[in-house]
Amino acid sequence: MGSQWEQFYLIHSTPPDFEEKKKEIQDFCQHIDPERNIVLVTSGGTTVPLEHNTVRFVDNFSAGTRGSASAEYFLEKGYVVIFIHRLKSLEPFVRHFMGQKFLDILEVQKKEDVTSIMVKNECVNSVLPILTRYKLTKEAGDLLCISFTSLTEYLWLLRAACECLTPFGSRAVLYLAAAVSDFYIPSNEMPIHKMQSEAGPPTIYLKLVPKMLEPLVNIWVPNAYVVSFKLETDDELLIDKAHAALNKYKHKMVIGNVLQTRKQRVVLVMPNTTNEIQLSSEEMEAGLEIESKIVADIAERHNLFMKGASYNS
Ligand code: 9Z3
Repeated sequence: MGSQWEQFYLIHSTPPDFEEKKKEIQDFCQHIDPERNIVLVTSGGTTVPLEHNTVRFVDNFSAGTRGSASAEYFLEKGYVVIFIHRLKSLEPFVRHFMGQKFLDILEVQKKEDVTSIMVKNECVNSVLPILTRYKLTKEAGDLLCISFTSLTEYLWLLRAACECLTPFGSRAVLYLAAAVSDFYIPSNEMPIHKMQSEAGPPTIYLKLVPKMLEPLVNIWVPNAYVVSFKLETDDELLIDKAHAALNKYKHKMVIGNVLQTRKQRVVLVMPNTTNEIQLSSEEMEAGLEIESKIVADIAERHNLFMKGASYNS
């Protein structure tokens, strides 16, 4: 029979471009010095299709801010970053220039017969540091971005990326910020074609998605520093649910956050301690991002964890 997570991978065959993406991750990891620290950041929400030829789907909320901002701060801390994100959600560096903002920083200059496009003078100071960090990261080959859309794509990529992280042992951090659906329609129970309204209002049965944290922590990357996120909309539930997840999966940290306040406050729940991280209104106004504090805390704890791991081995 196999466990529920194994069943999932049996029923849901690999998505169309999975092999190419897996190879990209493998090639990327093969070129990384095994002495470097590496983090897998997942980001953005998964979709759950309601039809095989998908017209409608259920989506999980996430803009990708947490993941993309955190990826930048991990790079600053010297980590190599694999960024697995929802297609068209925010990505590191480019997130600062989304939509019209990008066009607003440019101006057209005409000199004699030559037309050129320049960054406006008043924008240079804000663009330059981001562009410089982006170019350095690219030159060093420290960042790989891979996209997903559906829950199935996400779960196949998650397992493939974990397999590539195994050789890094305790040097690997998993930072699972993607908003992953708890419910789905198994592929073998989904209609092939678009549901028809003539048949009346549909009754949709969603099943529970197997919890992949279990094989991830115990089998895929047993030596890594695993951090998961718990999202609630009711503050009262947050800490208990974060503790429950930590007790169940026995990983290193659950970061609890409430949807409405996720940019100002998070609670880092660990087996023997908790740490609340908050931004003051002055810090918010100054443009400080809570992810800089979260990543600084994790990098420090990961460092201690690695020292412990090498001392014990
Ligand atoms: C989070 O809780 C993330 O912090 C957010 C970030 C999705 C709230 P944004 O992308 O938002 O900055 O707009 N991610 C995990 C959400 C999740 O799916 N957690 C599951 C749960 O809470 C299981 S791991 O049960």
